[in-house]
Amino acid sequence: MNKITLATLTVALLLSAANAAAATDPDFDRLDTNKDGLISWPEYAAKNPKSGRLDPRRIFDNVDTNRDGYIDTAEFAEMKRRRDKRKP
Ligand SMILES: [Ca+2]
Ligand SMILES: [Ca+2]
Repeated sequence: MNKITLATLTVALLLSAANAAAATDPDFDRLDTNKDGLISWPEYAAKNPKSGRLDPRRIFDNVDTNRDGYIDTAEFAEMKRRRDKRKP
């Protein structure tokens, strides 16, 4: 019985992981030009040229909360969540 429960749990976990991967944010996909699942600074800069007083490098560093030099899907989702919260 325990074995069956564990197997069911494993399948459920695998399914949710697959769903998460399938549901990649289209905005993230657009920025991740080499499709490695991470947005690097050159990828970000290519789609976000410096304009006005907004420095894309500062925005990028702000989103890259773990400072590994890449924006992952979790950091991207968090950035969108914060941005949406600021909307009236
Ligand atoms: Ca990439
Ligand atoms: Ca990061």
